[in-house]
Amino acid sequence: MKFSFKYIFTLLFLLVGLNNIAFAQTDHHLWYNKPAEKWTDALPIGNGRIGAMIFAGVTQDHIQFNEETLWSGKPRNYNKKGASKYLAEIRRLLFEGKQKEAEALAGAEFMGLRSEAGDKAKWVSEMKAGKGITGNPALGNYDDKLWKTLQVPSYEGWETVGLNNVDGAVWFRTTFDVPANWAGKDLVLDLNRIRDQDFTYINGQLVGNTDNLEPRNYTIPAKLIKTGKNTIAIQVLNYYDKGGIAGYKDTKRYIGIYPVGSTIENGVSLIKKWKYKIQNEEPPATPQYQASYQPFGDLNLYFKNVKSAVSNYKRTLDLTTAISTTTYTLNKVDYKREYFASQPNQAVVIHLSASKPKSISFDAGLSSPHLNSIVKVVNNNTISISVQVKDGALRGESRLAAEVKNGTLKVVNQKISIINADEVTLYLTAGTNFVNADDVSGNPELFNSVREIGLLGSPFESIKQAHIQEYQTYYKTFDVNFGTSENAKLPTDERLVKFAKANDPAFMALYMQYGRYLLISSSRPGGQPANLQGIWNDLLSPPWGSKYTTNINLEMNYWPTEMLNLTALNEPLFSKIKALSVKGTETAMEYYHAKGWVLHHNTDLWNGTAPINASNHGIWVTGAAWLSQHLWEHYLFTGDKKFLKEEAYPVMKRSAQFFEDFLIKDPKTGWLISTPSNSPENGGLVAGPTMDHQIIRTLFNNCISASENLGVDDAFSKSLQTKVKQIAPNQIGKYGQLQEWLTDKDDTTNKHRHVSHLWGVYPGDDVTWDKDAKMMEAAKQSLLYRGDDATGWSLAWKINYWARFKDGNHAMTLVKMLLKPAGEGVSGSYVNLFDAHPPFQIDGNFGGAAGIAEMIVQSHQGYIELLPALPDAIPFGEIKGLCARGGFELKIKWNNGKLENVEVKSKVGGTCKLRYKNQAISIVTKVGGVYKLNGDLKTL
Ligand code: FUC
Repeated sequence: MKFSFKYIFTLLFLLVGLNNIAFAQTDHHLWYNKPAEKWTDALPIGNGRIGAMIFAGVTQDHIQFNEETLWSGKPRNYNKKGASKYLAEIRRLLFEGKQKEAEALAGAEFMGLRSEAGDKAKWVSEMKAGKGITGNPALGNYDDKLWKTLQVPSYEGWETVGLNNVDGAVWFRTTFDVPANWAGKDLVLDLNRIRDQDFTYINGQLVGNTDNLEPRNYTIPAKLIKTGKNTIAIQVLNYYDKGGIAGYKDTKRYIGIYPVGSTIENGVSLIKKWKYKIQNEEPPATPQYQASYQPFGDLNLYFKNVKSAVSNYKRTLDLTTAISTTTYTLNKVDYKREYFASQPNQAVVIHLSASKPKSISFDAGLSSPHLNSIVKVVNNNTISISVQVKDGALRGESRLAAEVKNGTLKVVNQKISIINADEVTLYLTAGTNFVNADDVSGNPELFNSVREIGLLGSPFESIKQAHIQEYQTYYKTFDVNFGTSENAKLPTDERLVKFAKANDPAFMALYMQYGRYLLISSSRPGGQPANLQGIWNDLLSPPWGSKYTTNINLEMNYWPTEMLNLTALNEPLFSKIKALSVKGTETAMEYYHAKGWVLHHNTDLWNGTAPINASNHGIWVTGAAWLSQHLWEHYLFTGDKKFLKEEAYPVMKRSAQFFEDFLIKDPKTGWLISTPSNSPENGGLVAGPTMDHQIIRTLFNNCISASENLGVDDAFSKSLQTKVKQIAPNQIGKYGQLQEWLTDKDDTTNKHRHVSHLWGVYPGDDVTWDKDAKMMEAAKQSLLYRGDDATGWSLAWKINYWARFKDGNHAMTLVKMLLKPAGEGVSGSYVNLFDAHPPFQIDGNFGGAAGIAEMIVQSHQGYIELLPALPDAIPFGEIKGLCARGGFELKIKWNNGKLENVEVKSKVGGTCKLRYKNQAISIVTKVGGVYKLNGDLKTL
């Protein structure tokens, strides 16, 4: 027999694995051997409030930063007065099967209020009159020599080709050659989509003007055209979000000019670089249903004397310390930059050092994408930037202060200039005037001054140690080891490329810890919850406003908190829920004439709770009920009765009270159903989506249990006990699927990203193997029909589903899909392992981390089940600090796919029921007791 190296390596790996996995997880680093080029290559740091993305360039370092309370908008009323007048009619239409009519009525009368519009007519006439631009760029002979160029078209917006964060009026110009045989023919100009309005000129003559409609298909009279060179000039007016000459989604179709009666294939293409000039960047305010999270600013470091080549370049993120480090060698000097976001000191701290004295020279400057921003000199070691959000109530100030060891420190041209220092420490603070959703009277300048006093003069080492210590109170509560792998030697981006085909379970362990890192960095007690992008955003018009979508995304952000031992990080979410329950009371009354509180499918910094966007998906009533489940789960995991009594139950109860009033008898079946609502973003406005019923049933059951636990509200509990039995049940449809709707109308070819009707499987427990195995099989069938491929968060949800179906290998297939390089239109993970919807959306990071945990331990059926969905890909492993319902913390080890031992720590006493395969035991535990069992669940 021939022993290949691969065989020997595998044997060694097995032996090492079998005998002993050294517990210390070796893999706590993301690292790269080149600087970030794109934002999603950069490494994120955050203290829950301030977030920063580190590009780590050698000649120029870029640190893009955010502060969690800088949003557009202002405190205002989001509820449309008297909406409830239309409720009965919308319901009647839905009961009669008239969905389109119901959606039209709801669209007209039932959506929330938008923010105020600016004076569009005035602005358009100013732009037409040429305000802000020299001469008339429509003319053929206009001198555009000094204009820059931009690629046209750009279907995803001019933001994607260089005009980032630009809204407003932009002129585009180019020329095209007309062949002699087109003479006398009228021509067609096909531009398809333009965002949003255009004034299009050929040789100085207006040939078309369209506002927000498609397609742009203009006929140009022959008399306007010359043989040879002609000029086309387009004034594009973009009011909000993506802008520019968009062309076709199918980028193989081109925009251009051709004779009437011919086709574009026989025409002249206009796909090329056009000249452009920004005329104005202050379009009138576009009414918005809800506000958007905003970028704050950019810190740029411009290094001097970087002439020779750099060697040994490396940038890393150490998850154990939450410190990012950039190191490289230049002119035989070893340079090091450390970056972290300190919670105790409320600042981003950057420390630069070198192996040789006097080696550090650079300028540091602040800038911002906000048009309304101004840099000031504060004193001889500090500069500041003030920003004012357009059309909104919020402003912010950020300060940059420096301290040097030796060398000189001055402020020159509004930049901090450092020459020949041995060491430098930079402190970046930031704050806004946001106090709470009704109060914007904060004083960021004062806040920053106070923070600076605490920073300047303190030794860097003690600031660093305080940061590490505070961070580790969260991070060190949990450890995971899936063994070591060869690929750990690779830079993270290369490792990601290889993951799908490699034997690299350690990368999954890293991904779990990265999820924990991201949550610690974006959701600290006292702050705002993690939004769609956590706290990291560089765009003025971020995707979906980078707000809080509550029909899956916000909840997914908080899936890891309990299991992955980060329960304290729920605080921002729980405070938000409390505030939403106040605003949601008005919405419940105004829209449904109901008690309690309601939250629809989105919210923002200002706690909007009314329906937004469009009636086919914006009217979804179970946001409050789903969020209430997080409060109940917190109680299940911690046994904290005080929390249940004072925080959770009052909010849960008021959510249940809403549904007591809202649920209505279905005339056909007699069941209590939820209407109007939708099965998130699939199938439009309906009566009775399955997801709603699962969520409401779960809420009622949780309220019943809570009232029993607390010995309160007997009558209310009795009323819920009666009602819960009347709620429409889960149903199995004709394809063996769990029905998504009341009627059996599921389309088995539908690959929609939302798989809402399986909510009862995860994160709920309305459908479990113990309760109803047949329903579980039907749910599995539904998921099989939906297929695997999906957006980032949907992949993450499916990991959890397959774990609950106890199919570890299928769950692993989804892990591999989530941990694959993201591309245009391809979900997965970016270079920095941020989840790609695409675009970046952080929920998948959290849902993925939770899903891997769900493969190892589950505790939603009244007992703790060990290794319920262990995939073949993780044969060896050890986890400590994994939490289970009942207030238990587990240390669990397995070898060769089999449980080796488990240690249970009881935090609140009570009976611990454990299951592993066919074995089951019950231990009566004491508070603080630790119970050790072997792989057969026998006490050790
Ligand atoms: C929901 C999803 C989208 C996206 C958005 C933020 O509307 O359907 O895919 O994740 O939230």
